[in-house]
Amino acid sequence: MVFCQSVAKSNLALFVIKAKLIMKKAIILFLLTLMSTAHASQPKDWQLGFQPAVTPLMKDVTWMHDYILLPVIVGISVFVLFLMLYVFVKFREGKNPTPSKTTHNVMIEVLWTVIPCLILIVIAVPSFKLLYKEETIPKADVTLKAIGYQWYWGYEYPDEKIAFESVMIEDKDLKPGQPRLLATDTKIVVPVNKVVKVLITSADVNHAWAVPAFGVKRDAIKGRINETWFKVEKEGIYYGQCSELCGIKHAFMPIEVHVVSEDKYAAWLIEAKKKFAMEENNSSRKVKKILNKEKM
Ligand SMILES: [Cu+2]
Repeated sequence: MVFCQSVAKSNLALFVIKAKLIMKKAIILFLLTLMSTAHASQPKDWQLGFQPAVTPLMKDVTWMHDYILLPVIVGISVFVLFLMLYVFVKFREGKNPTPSKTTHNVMIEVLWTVIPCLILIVIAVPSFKLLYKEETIPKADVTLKAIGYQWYWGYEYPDEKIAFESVMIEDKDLKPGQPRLLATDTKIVVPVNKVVKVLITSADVNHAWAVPAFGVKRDAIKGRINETWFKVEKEGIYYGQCSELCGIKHAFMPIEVHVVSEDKYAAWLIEAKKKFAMEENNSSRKVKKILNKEKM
């Protein structure tokens, strides 16, 4: 008997030590996650929350999420959990052998209709403001057209007469520093602190052009041009992906945007106009040519 008790005690002690270790690991992991997301421009392992916002739009989206939606979600969850625990304890069979047959209570019914309405109004006001801001495109400094293809993106700068295609780099061809499934062979280049208007369409099925750090996500639909905009406030490389299930290689049509200074952008434009001129023999559009040939 004494032996059994001592075995049980040592098992318990072992369990407590293991639990403490797991807790420590979880806390360290959580802190590392917070640190690693601090300057990310792409998704990170074990990431929580959004990528850091680099446009006014995404800053508003992040604010809406952090200060409106999250408190509402946490509040409702805690309240419902508390109510359930209260009911479990107070009205359990032992404590409450003859249950009440009440089926209506006007006060409670008014409250559970009015309070959710008020919560929805609180959410709706900043939500509509945000939608309005997203839909109102300021005067554009640069216009970019994104065309979804199965399975890569084509880009045009209509004002500059530039067109190129942007295809994912396969695992075997990745260079150090290039993220898997996100890096592309030809990159979009845009100037920092300038309004970029994006025209989005598709040449085949529905795709969606999305860059999380910009707060931008729009469907690409054949025969229709959708619009959105962004103004990036920080130079860097930002990644996005097609965000509409478009077929077997949906996960392999990433978006890579290089946001550079105005001087660098001007230098890139000079190069790009030679390399990616719209009408000439444009070597970057080989995928489209091959596909077109296959169709013929
Ligand atoms: Cu797609």
